Amino acid sequence: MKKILCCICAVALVFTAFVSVVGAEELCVIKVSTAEGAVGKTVVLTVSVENNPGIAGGMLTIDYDAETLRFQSASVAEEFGMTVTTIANDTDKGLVLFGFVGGYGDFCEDGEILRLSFVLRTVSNGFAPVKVRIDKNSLCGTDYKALEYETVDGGVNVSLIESMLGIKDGTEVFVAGTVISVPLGMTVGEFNKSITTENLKYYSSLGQILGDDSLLCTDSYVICNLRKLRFAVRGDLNGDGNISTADYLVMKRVLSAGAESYPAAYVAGDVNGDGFTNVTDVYTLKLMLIRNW
Ligand SMILES: [Ca+2]
Ligand SMILES: [Ca+2]
Repeated sequence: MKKILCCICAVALVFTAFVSVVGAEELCVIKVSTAEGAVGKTVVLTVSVENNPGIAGGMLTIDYDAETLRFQSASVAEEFGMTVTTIANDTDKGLVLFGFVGGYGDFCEDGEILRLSFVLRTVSNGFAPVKVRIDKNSLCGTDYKALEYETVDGGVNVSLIESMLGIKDGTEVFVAGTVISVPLGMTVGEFNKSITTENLKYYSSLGQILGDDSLLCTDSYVICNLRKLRFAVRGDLNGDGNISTADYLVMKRVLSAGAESYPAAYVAGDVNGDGFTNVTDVYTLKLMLIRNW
């Protein structure tokens, strides 16, 4: 009897799950992306559609804080086969208006529809929101009836450290958390030329003050706004100024211990520069060492 009851319950559960999957029509989503940015730098956000049931036309309003962000430009995604009727910006109110109707047919694809380019003006409170608003009945489905949708807002996460340092465009200097990634062989003087902040003090991993000609090594550091920011040199995990088998051995240790234990060495271990430190970097470093031998 107990077995039969169990079987009935299991069948009922499977049936309910099936009905809920089949019956669930996912709502159309209009979404603004979120990106990282630093003061004075250009940041690009996208507006995209998910669960697109087929759109025949629409009018979107993108709200942004004009004191935090300066609007630069808006461009329509290449794949977006609609006729754009409105693309305008009101700098006083911080709005971008975007209107479109079916040009070569209805728009049924998921993906990017609009790219917005802003320049970050101030650090503010660490996040500059960019919101998408659709007035009632302003999104039309392929049956020419108002479409149901939900919106997801985005914005710009302000990189405080990058903003504090004022890293110039076109340099090979990147910030990852509280670690500054620099290329092998960069001196303190060269680093100073790649940032706008002046009069910073630089230290070796042992706390000795570094002069302009000193090489930046993994675990050397700079004090900026009372914060200790460590340097990481790609491939030189042990901070001895060159890339050798010693770094290969350190990389294995760093990978098993994790980023928290060795923050600078972990960033230095991202040899292929894809933003992650993992087994691919171990092979890449091994290959680099073999080629040099
Ligand atoms: Ca080394
Ligand atoms: Ca990597």
